[in-house]
Amino acid sequence: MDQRKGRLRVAIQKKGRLADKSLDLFRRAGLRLSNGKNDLFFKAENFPADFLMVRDDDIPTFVNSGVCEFGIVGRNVLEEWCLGGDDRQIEVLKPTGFGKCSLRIAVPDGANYRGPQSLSGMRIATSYPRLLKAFLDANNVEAFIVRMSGAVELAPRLNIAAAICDLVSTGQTLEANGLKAADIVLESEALLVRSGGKFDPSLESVAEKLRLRFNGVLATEETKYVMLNAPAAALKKITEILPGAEAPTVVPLAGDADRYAVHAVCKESVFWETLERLKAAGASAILVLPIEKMML
Ligand code: PRT
Ligand code: ZN
Repeated sequence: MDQRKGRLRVAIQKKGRLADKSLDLFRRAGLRLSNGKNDLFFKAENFPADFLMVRDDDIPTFVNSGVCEFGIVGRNVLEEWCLGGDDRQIEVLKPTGFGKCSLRIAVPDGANYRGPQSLSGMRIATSYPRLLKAFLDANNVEAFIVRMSGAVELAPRLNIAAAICDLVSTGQTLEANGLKAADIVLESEALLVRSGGKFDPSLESVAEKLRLRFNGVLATEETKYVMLNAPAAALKKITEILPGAEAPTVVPLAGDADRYAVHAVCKESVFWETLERLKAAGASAILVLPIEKMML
């Protein structure tokens, strides 16, 4: 009898910046999840998937070993982990759009930083020694890497290091510690990953189902349904402005031979500026509606 009994396993962060949004993504994919705060393992009630709640740093190990078929992890954690050895069997399926940050070099406010060469011979504190080493190597810079597991931004003040390499999102932490951001080592966000090895055949079709639902959920984030009215002469221009729309539906408006209703699925962000351009091109009664579900 198959150990898994046709149930997928998914690794997500138990507590931290990615935890709630990861669960939310699966909920939006239609999974009913009712985990208690302290559950390390729980089952989706209406889908053959079980969830392992772990530290984010362990997610690559779980997915790589095939203990879990799927996981959600920051690119920063994944790439640092991947640089740690061979035989990596993790496939990135999709960026999720949340957990965005960048791994950056930062130096004290008054420092005269003129690019990576300025780091030559310096002590640099980081929790990402492999990514930092790769960055230094790529720039032919020799420096001393000081490994820290947290509170990296304190290192310059404590004279542990002259620069740091740490995650930045708003920049407030750097500012509060008298540091300024310099070069970007890595742009990161949370990624949906899958184990690269072959799945147990009993899991293949469930895995594909989940992957398709995810594509749908993530596609609806930016995708909008746009409706507007326009005179015949403006149709060509308006179609060109609609962002990421393939073939809009154009139907004549009742009682007005020259005016049409245009309906389109726009796969890119529709900004206020887009609406202003549409209006300037002759569109009126422009509506932008969210799309709740989508199957591609
Ligand atoms: O316990 P566990 O190991 O699971 O969690 P953790 O403490 O290692 O990670 P956690 O929850 O802090 O972050 C999880 C993931 O969120 C990271 O691996 C990144 O992919 C992503 N992420 C996004 C961030 C940030 N933004 C972020 N700003 N992770 C950390 N930070 C920290 C940063 O290290 C610095 O201390 O926030 C501070 C800077 O933030 P700003 O807004 O002041 O610039
Ligand atoms: Zn962690």
